[in-house]
Amino acid sequence: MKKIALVTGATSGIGEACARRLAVNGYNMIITGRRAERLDALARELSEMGVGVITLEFDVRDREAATAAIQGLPPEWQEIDVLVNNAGGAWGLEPEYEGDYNDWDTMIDTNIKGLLTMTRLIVPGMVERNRGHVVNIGSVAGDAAYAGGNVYCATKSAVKALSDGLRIDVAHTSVRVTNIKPGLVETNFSVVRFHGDKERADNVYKGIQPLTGEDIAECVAFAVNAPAHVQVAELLVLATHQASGSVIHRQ
Ligand code: NDP
Ligand code: 8X3
Repeated sequence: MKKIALVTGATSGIGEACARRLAVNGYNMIITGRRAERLDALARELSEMGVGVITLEFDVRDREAATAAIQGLPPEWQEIDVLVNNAGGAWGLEPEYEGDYNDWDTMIDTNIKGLLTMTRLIVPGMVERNRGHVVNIGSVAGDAAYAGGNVYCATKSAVKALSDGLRIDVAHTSVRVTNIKPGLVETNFSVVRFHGDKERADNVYKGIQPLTGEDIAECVAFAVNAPAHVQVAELLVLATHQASGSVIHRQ
């Protein structure tokens, strides 16, 4: 039986690229997200490569739905080897004192609580089997705040703390925990952040060659493929002309 990887938020961007990359790597894939038609399209593509695929359509903020989806997996799909906690995003770029309550709740519920729910559902099995790998998609935004980043940056700082905390809590096992911290990656991220304003989103990537979802998927594969005694704890991955969350050289 091939190993099994589960990627949350596999309908777009980094998650979609991770699903393809891990499939090529030889994993059977569980792909999750809210947009069923995009999950189905990716599932067809992966199946044509000879990969076993299960799609799970649920919102990571809905704990009951997440629990039902994971507990309802067929027995031969229960032993998940790799969990990529990727689902998430940024909503808004307003100063903290003018932020939108709904945007705040969406970020906190998705990026922190959704990640925690998936970890809580899947890691006990890894601990019991004494094998597994959790890859959390954090961000350079978690290292330091930038203008308007406030709550998003806080959620990605939380991803760092939760990754470090989990690594401590599983140190007595062979389970590994990796926090990947990308900088600018051109995906649907900025379209979501600006509530569908494509022109404003495009401006984020003007004058700089950003990373791609595939670049980040390659980093995930590097961590996952490292020898069993090697734990890639963190990877900060930036575009060449980006130096930090707020220092970006544009041509
Ligand atoms: P995209 O908007 O392209 O993809 C986001 C993915 O998350 C989608 O598949 C979406 O699926 C899923 N998602 C969002 N909310 C939920 C939810 N409530 N329940 C289930 N799935 C959800 O953005 P990226 O690929 O760029 O973002 C992926 C991760 O990478 C995020 O955690 C983001 O913070 C992080 N990141 C992104 C960077 C960037 O510059 N792009 C840099 C650093 C980190 P669906 O809508 O179908 O539910
Ligand atoms: C996404 C990268 O710099 O836009 O986490 O916050 S950034």
